[in-house]
Amino acid sequence: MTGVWEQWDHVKKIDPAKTLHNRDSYAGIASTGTDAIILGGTTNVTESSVRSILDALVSVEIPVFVEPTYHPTKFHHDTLTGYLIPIVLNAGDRTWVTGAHHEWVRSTETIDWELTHTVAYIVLNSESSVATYTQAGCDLDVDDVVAYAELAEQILGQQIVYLEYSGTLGNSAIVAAARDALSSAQLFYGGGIHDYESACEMASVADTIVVDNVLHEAGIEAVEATVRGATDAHHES
Ligand code: 1GP
Repeated sequence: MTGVWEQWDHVKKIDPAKTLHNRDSYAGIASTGTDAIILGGTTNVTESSVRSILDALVSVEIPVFVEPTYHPTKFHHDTLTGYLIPIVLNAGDRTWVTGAHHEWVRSTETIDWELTHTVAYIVLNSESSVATYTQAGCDLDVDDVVAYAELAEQILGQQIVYLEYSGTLGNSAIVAAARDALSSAQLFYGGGIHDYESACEMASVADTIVVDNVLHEAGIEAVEATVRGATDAHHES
């Protein structure tokens, strides 16, 4: 299954700590045309909230990954395609570089490495809860970001590099420069995508765009618009 994300234009991240909009259902998210679902959030995510969303997604046909930011115990679930383990390259707290990972490997008897992949995050919005939580150093210029992207791929062997602007639309020139620095790793972009135009703008400079808040704030139709934006941007390029 290595590299399944290479086919992804658009990903819906679901934060189990947030509620859905109006009458939206979790299963309805899969019919927006998004290519994959990632369950993950920064704080207040519990294994039981993840499990109940996996139950609700049991009939969906797109891949469903869990990004375990809660104490990552290992569990099986029919809906689960695999794990995406975050590594925050610019974290000030080394828990998010190797600390939590060390504890997980140490405390878990057998890890299914076939299903376990890593994501190299570069956190860029200093106002976001992920920046606070990981004590990320977000004061980075384009050369800093490019260097992080390159070291992620060439030194750490990462296959996914994720520019995380969570909550705000990022700088598309920085995103483009990071993607240009990668040779085969996939560049994910997330943050502030809320409509067709913002999706188009970021999808034209990233390999994969990730949307989260738009679902909780505006609902499934708004997510559909972001899928169209991603699709159109990739068809045009
Ligand atoms: C969060 O990058 C994602 O991890 C998406 O951010 O909530 O701003 O869409 P938004």
